[in-house]
Amino acid sequence: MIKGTITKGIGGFYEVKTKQGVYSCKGRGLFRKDQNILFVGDEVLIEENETGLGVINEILPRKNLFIRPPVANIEQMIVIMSLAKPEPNYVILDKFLVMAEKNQVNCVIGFNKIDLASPEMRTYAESIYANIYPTVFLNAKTGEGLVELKKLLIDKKNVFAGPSGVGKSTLMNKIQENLALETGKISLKTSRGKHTTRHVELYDMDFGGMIFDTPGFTSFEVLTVSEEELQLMYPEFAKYFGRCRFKSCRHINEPDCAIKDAAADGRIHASRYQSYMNQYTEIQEKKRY
Ligand SMILES: Nc1nc2c(ncn2[C@@H]2O[C@H](COP(=O)(O)OP(=O)(O)OP(=O)(O)O)[C@@H](O)[C@H]2O)c(=O)[nH]1
Ligand SMILES: [Mg+2]
Ligand SMILES: [Zn+2]
Repeated sequence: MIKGTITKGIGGFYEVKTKQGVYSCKGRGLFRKDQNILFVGDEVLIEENETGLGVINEILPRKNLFIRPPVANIEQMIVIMSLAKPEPNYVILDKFLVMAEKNQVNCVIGFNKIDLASPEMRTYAESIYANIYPTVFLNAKTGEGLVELKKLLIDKKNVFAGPSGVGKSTLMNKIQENLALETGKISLKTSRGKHTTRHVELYDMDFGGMIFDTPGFTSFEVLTVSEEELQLMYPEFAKYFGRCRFKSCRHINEPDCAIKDAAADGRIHASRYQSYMNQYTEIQEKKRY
């Protein structure tokens, strides 16, 4: 048996990269029954059959698994938002970050299309995130900010995630010159992307490490964290833990809450606290049904 990594999966066929080269593979009958069982990023054991086609026999234990985007075994998530066309969606951004935290994956935030945004928009985005996560400002067309981004990617398995049209594939083409990924136009009417990238694919980088390109999307899976653990997914809350009046404080409407106080005077950014409250309510509502 040969060990490899799934780098692509389309229509029941999988590309598996091994030390001996790339194999085109089918899943064993068992996997084929459920399309979703094999994920790009999975480490697998394959066997070559008489015709030269590989058969995936076994999935090795996963370090983590994301349903949206559908990837396994990632080390770092690069959440890309554009500052304009389309406008940044901080609610979706915070959902990505919560899911990454939940899976104990490093986060980097990339704000792209700085050429289309006002300095105020940039300053605002910076004021929310720069103290919490590595935050880079990018122009995929000119390459501005890319040196800084590349440094953060070296030797890791990185997934690029974010809504359609924010420039994920364009950025990846700049990072790894020979990729030639297809990139799309932005709808003039809605300023949204047109879902150009259709599948997840994993690519090697010349300077070490790998990058996954993923299709953009607008909706988001429901959060799979509990009411109790949600607060742990906001790293900037941590230094206030233990300072609320109630030990079981959820920082929503309890009196003498250190998190609420911090949000009130800007030590925690209002946008982040708002996201926390929204997500908390969503989790509660989900529980009710
Ligand atoms: N002005 C400007 N346009 C950009 C920039 N980055 C990307 N674009 C344009 O934005 C459009 C969408 O880029 P894509 O790379 O296809 O976006 P994507 O995030 O991969 O989108 P999906 O594959 O649909 O998820 C293309 O027309 C790009 O040329 C940028 O920094 N500035
Ligand atoms: Mg794309
Ligand atoms: Zn509290």
